[in-house]
Amino acid sequence: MSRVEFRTGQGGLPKLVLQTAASTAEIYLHGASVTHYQKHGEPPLLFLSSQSRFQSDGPIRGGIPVIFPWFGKPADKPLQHGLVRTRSWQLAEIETRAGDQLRARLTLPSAPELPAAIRLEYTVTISAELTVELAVMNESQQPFTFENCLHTYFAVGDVRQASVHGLRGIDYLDSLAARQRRTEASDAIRFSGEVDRIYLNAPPVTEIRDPGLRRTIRVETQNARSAVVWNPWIAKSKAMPDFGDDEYLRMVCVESGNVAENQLTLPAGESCRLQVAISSAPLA
Ligand code: TA6
Repeated sequence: MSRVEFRTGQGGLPKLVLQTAASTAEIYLHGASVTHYQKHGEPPLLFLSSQSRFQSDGPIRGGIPVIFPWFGKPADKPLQHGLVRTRSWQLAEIETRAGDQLRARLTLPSAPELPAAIRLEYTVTISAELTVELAVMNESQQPFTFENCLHTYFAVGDVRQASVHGLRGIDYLDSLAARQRRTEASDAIRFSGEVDRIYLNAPPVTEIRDPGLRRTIRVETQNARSAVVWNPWIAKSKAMPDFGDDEYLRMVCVESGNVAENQLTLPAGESCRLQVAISSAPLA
């Protein structure tokens, strides 16, 4: 039942279309961007902006941008959110696995602007769940310090009714207030304005409760100490040319990785795997 097709996607960019008995997904080689994941009989789990550009010199707006080797826009760095979400990845392997799982493994060709002797692999596994994993291999002779983040845009019915759960008591850096450190007081993070927070030493599981689409989305991570929660709200939505003015209503980012003081230092010869498993269930 599972099958994979290579197709020409938006902007003429190549994409993989994966089908299993339970779900479908789309992966653009540009940025190894998972732009679509949908369980049969349910609305898509990932949000993709109708205004997204599909050009080789910029990121796709939505899905799961792969952020590496830095998050945000450090003063000494040329781009926001690292180097790899706008690079062309290669399909290395397609594997059908027990339980009607389908796995695509992508690799990033080395390039002068990428860190030397650091190898990346990205695997996308679909079934009734979506699991993505970014592996970093340090094949150099010295430690390598970096940030990583899988910047997932989730589709919700109406963000004004949605809430993010599991972060009560966790410290966060408020990106809207010069990364001032605060502590989350609520178990239900709600949205009535822009929210942009980097939660530090976060637990492995968070949930998005979405009465609009009557579902709960579960985000379960391995080797992710940071969780980033973002909704651009009205002004920032209008300021983003690749994002519809009212699209903030239908998305929330819950991103998983190792950011800011959670950055990683990988000893020479070692590797690390950031994994995010995404599932959904009817809202209890
Ligand atoms: O998700 C957190 C964040 O850093 C926000 O501050 C916002 O900039 C968002 O990422 C999107 O960044 P991008 O470079 O994709 O427009």
